[in-house]
This record gives sequence, structure tokens and C-alpha cells, in this order.
Amino acid sequence: MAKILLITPDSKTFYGNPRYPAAGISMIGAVLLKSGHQVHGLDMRFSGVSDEILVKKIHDFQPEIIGFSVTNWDVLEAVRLARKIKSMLPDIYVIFGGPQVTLCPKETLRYSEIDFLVLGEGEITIIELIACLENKRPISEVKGIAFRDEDLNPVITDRRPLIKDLSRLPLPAYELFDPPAYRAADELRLGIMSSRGCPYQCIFCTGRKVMGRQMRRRSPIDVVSEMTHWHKKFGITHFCFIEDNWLAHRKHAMELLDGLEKAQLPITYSLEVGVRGDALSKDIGEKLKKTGCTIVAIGIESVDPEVLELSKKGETIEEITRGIRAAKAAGLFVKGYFIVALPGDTKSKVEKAVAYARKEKIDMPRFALAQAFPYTELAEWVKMNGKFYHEPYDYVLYHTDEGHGDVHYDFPGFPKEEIWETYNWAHEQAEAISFQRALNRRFGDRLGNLLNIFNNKLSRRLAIWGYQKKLISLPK
Ligand code: B12
Ligand code: SF4
Repeated sequence: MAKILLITPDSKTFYGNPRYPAAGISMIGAVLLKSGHQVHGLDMRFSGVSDEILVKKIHDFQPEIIGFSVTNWDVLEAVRLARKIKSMLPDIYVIFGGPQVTLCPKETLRYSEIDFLVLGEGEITIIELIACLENKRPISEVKGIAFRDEDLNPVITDRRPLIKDLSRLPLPAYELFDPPAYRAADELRLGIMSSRGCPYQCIFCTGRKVMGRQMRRRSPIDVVSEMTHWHKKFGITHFCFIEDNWLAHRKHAMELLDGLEKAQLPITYSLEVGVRGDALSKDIGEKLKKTGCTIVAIGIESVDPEVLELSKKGETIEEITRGIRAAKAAGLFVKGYFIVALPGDTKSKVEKAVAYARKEKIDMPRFALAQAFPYTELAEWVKMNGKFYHEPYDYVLYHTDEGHGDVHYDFPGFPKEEIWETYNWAHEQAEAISFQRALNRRFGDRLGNLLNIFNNKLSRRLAIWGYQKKLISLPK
């Protein structure tokens, strides 16, 4: 049996200290523990967790294998750590898994300090890979991995079929990361997943590349009993659903909501990863509110029919609007995600999106600059129709930062400078709308609108401070 240290590397994220342990690496921990391996975990996103702490951990635990979970935002940091570890312990195996390696295996194998990549869902693959390493069997037999052969050429084995029956998986081993350490504002949170995969084809999305297009659903009973388990074990009071498409299957969502209603758990939960507006009906909205949903985020992207069409969103702005109105009518806090500079976008279309966010009273609109992730259809579209300022792989590694990133590409009708200005303007407007909505929620429409004359950058900074001090009540 092997000794394995699992690491979540620090990330250039703007979320500050993490609010709950990462689910993917906790799932890997769970299957390793179940197979009898000895496993420790380290979340290096906490500001106090330094290289020295990692070195001490390795010294004390003496692992034979180190596993990193990486996204594009933290892969370089993980490589830096792997290099450091290999310079101390050249014989240790370094394994990388997560969305970034799944999307870009060949590029990631350029880093010589990585021995193996686990591609896509990792639960079965990691067990087989370690068994091969322990029994000195040829690793090329393992599906869903990548490595370098003796001539240092990259080898990518056949893709592993998706895990069909999610009920056979153990619960994530969150205890490896000590959930109480993530306490923020008197609240303990955890991620929860009721399904994997997404059948839609949005051209900018990488999420479904990891979990596939085929939906796999957990039984609502299992999900509710997992939530009950974490509530009892660690006193978790808020759950964040982390799947790609929570509302992909209406009946499943309704059954889950019925289960939550019956269980009467003293918890709240949020759908911040984003649900599709077209699936959000009046009955779902009301049930969400009744069962403790605090935030529902809706992926809007654009209000323009042509942009939605070219992005292959598979829904119209009318359908999205119906969903937003259903959520608002149910009294839910609605976050709206927009993207600036998708194919077909223009300055005036973004202006329409801002007006729409204001008119539909979206509580927290968010505008992001489009990024064309490698190997997405969006990257293909830009290659054919526009101009890249950075190669897709380089862009996501080097040109995103804690603030706004950088314009990745442009195309006729929306030049680089205009994209940048429009994006910054929309971002500023979104903050102003969020502020106004906060005032309206807190003080009602009349007084809120009156107080809105103080809606400027300075007062918004003060309000954020005030929000932290609980002066303006936003949901958790
Ligand atoms: C929930 C989520 C979040 C949560 C994370 C909360 C948390 N504490 O974990 C929040 C909202 C905070 C978040 C933040 C960010 N996220 Co995010 N997020 C997701 C989301 C929707 C689900 C991730 C998840 O938990 N899935 C469930 C688990 C079970 O799956 P998994 O993580 O993929 O793990 C499986 C495999 O990948 C593999 N695996 C994973 N790790 C390892 C490690 C080893 C050793 C092995 C063997 C296998 C293995 O096995 C696991 C089990 O099957 C994904 C979309 C997606 N479908 O991937 C985006 C996604 C991962 N996020 C992404 C990004 C970019 C970010 C941010 C950088 C955004 C930002 N601008 O700040 C930040 C930073 C993340 C960080 N490192 O701190 C991108 C990554 C793109 C890429 N190519 O790498 C994704 C794919 C979305 C997208 N844009 O396409 N995110
Ligand atoms: S609906 Fe969401 S998860 Fe599915 S493809 Fe579109 S953006 Fe990706």
C-alpha cells in the first residue's frame, strides 16, 4: 500500500482564502483511502501554508506519491512545487490531475517534473495507476493517463469511459482537509454534487470536457443523505452545488428539492456555478426558495440573439428572461453571468446587456472578458474569424490575473481597444447595479432609490466594507 500526499496548489484566484475544500481531490482521497492507501491532504490556497510547511509535511509523512489537482490558474504554481519536491526527492512519483491536464495533456507533459497525468474523472484511473506502479506492470495498460515514454515522447492512453453509476463512489474524503479550518463569517461550507456532465455545447465551455456530455445523476436520496452526513459530522450550514448543469434534468432537480423539503435540514445552499435560465420555472423557483437556496446564478452571456446562436447556447433570451423572472418572483437572489466579446458581440450589444441587467433587476450582474480556452470551438472560431493577441494555451497561463486579465482576441466589428473599454465600463456598471439592488433590498424601493444618489466608486468601497460588517444584507 502506498503513502500519498494530495495537494491543492495556491491559485491566482481572487477569492482569497478558500471557503471549502476542493471536491475533485477529495474524491481522489476517498477512493485511495477505500483501497487501503495511506493518504494526507494539504490545501496550499490558505495564505499561511508556505513551501516550508509543505517540506515539513513531506519530511514527516514520507510519501511515495504526490498528487496535484490543477486548473489553468494554478498549474504553473504546481509545477514549481513539483520541481522543488523532485529536487529533494528525485524518486518520488508526481501525478497531476484536474481540468487543466485533461484539456491540455501534451502541453502539460512538457514539464519534466511531472511523471503521470490522470485525464478526466480520476477515481478508477488513479487506483489502477498506483496498482501498476506497485506491481511493476506496464502503465500503458491504464486507460485515461498520459506520460512520457523512454524516448521522452508523450503517450496518451485511450480515454477512460465515464463512470456510469455515481452511487458506487464513496463520499469525498473532505476530512483530509479539515473542513472546520475553512470557517468564514461564522459559517461552514462544503461543495456538493448531484450530477456529472452536461449535454449542451456552448462553444466557450471547458467544464463538460472533464465530466463529458453524458449526464449521470446521483439519486436525490443519496444527495440529501450526504448533506445530512456533513451537517452532523462537521456542523456544515451551507452547501455549494458544484456541478456544471444543476438544472439539466428538471425531474431530477424537482425530486432533489422534494427530498430537501422533506429532510428539513437547518442548512442553506447556493447554485453559484450557474444554472440555465430556460430550465428555471415558477415551481422550481418557489421550491428553491422554500428549501433554503440563497443564490441562484444564471448563465446569460449575452442578450443578443446572434451572439447566443453563434455561442451554441441552445436557448433564447426570451427563455432566459422567463427563468430570471421566475427566480425573482420567488424572491431569490439572482446573479447573472455575462461574457464580453463572444462571437458576433459589439459595444452596443454589451450596452444592451447592461440595460437588461438593470431592467430585470439582476441582483448581481457579472461581466467577464471572453477567454478562448485551448481546444474549444471558440478558439477555432477566433482562428478562422479573428485575431489572437496571445496563443490560447499561453493566455490562460500567463495573461489572466487577479484583476481583469487582458483582451485575448478580437474580430471585425469589435476591436481590441473597444473590447477593453467596453468591458471595463460594463464591469463598473455591474458594480453600480449590484449596489443599487443591495440598497433596494435593504431599504425598499423608494428609500433605496433615494439613497442610490451615493452610488459612486467611493461609497461602493465603503459599502463592501459595510457589507463585511453586515450593514447591507446580502445573502450568504
Ligand atoms: C466548483 C468550481 C469552482 C469553485 C471551487 C470550489 C472549491 N473549493 O473547489 C470556485 C467557484 C471557488 C471556483 C473557482 C475557480 N475556478 Co472553477 N470550477 C468549478 C467547477 C464548476 C466544478 C469543479 C469541481 O469541483 N468538480 C467536481 C470534481 C469531482 O471534479 P474535478 O475537480 O474535475 O475532479 C475530477 C478530475 O478532474 C480528477 N482530478 C482532479 N484533481 C485531481 C488530482 C489528482 C491527483 C488526480 C489523480 C485526479 C484529479 O478526478 C476528479 C474526480 O473525478 C469547474 C467546472 C468543471 N466541470 O470542472 C470549474 C473550473 C474547474 N474552474 C475553473 C476556473 C478557471 C476557476 C478559477 C481560476 C476562476 C477564477 N477566475 O478565479 C477559480 C480558481 C480555482 C482555484 N484553484 O482556487 C475552470 C478551469 C479551466 C481549466 N482549463 O483549468 C473550470 C473547468 C471552469 C471553466 N471555466 O471551464 N471553481
Ligand atoms: S450549459 Fe453550462 S456546462 Fe453546459 S456546455 Fe453550456 S456553459 Fe458548459
